[in-house]
Amino acid sequence: MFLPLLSVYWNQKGNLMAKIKIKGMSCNHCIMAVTKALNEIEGIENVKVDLAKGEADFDEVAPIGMDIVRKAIKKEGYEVV
Ligand SMILES: [Cu+2]
Repeated sequence: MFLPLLSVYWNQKGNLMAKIKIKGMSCNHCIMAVTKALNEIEGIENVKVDLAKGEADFDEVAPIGMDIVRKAIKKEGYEVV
C-alpha cells in the first residue's frame, strides 16, 4: 500500500515530491521533531515543514507506506490528516 498523498508531483530535478498535512504542530520544536521523524524514514529525503500551513514536503525517492509515515508522526505526538 502506498501513501495516499495530498499531492504528488515531480520537481525540476525529476524527483517525486510529496506533500502531507500534519495536525498538532505549534512551534519550532514541532518542526524539528517532525522533520527528524520524516528524514529517518527510508525513501524520504529533503523534508521541509511549513508550520503555518501544517504541511510537510519531501522527496519520495522510494515507495513509502502510509502506515510507516503515520506511525513515525504519531510517535512524536502529531497526526497525519
Ligand atoms: Cu512545538
